[in-house]
Amino acid sequence: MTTVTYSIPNISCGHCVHTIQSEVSDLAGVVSVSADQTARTATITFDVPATEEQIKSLLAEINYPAAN
Ligand SMILES: [Cu+2]
Repeated sequence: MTTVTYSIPNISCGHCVHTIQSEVSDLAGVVSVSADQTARTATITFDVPATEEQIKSLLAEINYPAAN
């Protein structure tokens, strides 16, 4: 199990938080997603088959690219 906190500059409101949490948690292997509107971060815990590469490409696809 891996937990990574991504910096996501595009987070601007509660809707962004909701979108990120619901989209990323649909990915197989993702255990939890906690996005923070003030810090503009998302802390994601995942295990196989999810990979960091997959998570980052999904974030980019939904218009919330990670800065790290
Ligand atoms: Cu928003």
